[in-house]
Amino acid sequence: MQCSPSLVLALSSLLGALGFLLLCLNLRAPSRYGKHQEKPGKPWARLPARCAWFLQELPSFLVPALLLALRSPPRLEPLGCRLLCGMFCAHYFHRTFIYSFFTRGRPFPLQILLFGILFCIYNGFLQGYYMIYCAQYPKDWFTDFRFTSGVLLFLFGMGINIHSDILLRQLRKPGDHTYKIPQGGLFTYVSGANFFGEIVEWFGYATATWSLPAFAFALFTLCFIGPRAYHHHRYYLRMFTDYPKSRKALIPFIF
Ligand code: NDX
Repeated sequence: MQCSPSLVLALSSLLGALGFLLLCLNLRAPSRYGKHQEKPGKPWARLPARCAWFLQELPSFLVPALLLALRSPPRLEPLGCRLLCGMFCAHYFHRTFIYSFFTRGRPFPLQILLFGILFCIYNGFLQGYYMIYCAQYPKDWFTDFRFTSGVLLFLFGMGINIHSDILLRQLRKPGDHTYKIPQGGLFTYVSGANFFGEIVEWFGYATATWSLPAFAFALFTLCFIGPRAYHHHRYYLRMFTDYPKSRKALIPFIF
């Protein structure tokens, strides 16, 4: 397979545009899953959360992993392949094989799941294709400030994201689907601590790889889960009279 810069440009622009569309839609009303699901819906229209998250996130891991394996000759040597494997695939390995198996979330709407799977195939292909066939780095990229600061941001964001998701999970016993006030970690400062971590993580990946597809995905993430954090925050203020007044929605001390 050869690198097609126009394909990368088209797919990245489409990803950015989808992010902008979701920003407009989600500012008015959040995506209807989790605490923003109005009605539970018919049992056949929902899937247990563990199964749904596994199926939804799997393509984000599988598609780039397959592209890497099918590369002829298969090798991890170019820096692009190693960054893809060490950062993007590592995140989705965790999300698919660890997060999904421990989540205690509500059953997930099938319709959103189908869109989620399509999205993960699309994004997995774009990120994998670019990093394997197009990305080129100078020999000293390891010492470049963009690389080092990006990797640090990525690890920092991933740490916050995983820790915050664990804190949320610990709010429930198995089988419990009620909502409580999240406490501890970055939740002391913001309602969307897991989302803040995820956003920082993908901007770190974009900085370390200095690539258009990665920046488009970071922007998409901000547009999709930024408003979700805002709606979570409003939900908590509505539901809990004792909700900490100094807590912000997404960015500590600011918003
Ligand atoms: N999945 C990313 N629309 C999305 C699914 C939906 O990974 O095209 C984007 C992802 C997809 C979306 C995905 C892409 C765009 C789609 C959209 C659907 C429509 C949209 C396809 C792929 C689309 C059209 C067609 C219109 C253009 O019961 P529960 O489930 O609420 O329980 C929750 C629990 N919890 C609590 N428990 C007790 N007390 C409390 N107070 C609690 N608060 C929450 O914690 C969950 O079990 C768990 C986490 O809940 P929540 O709501 O905080 O996070 P959630 O949104 O479920 O995300 C989970 C993790 C998190 O780390 C987040 O950062 C990451 O996944 N994520 C999520 C969404 C997108 C994304 C990352 C990204 O863009 N990078």
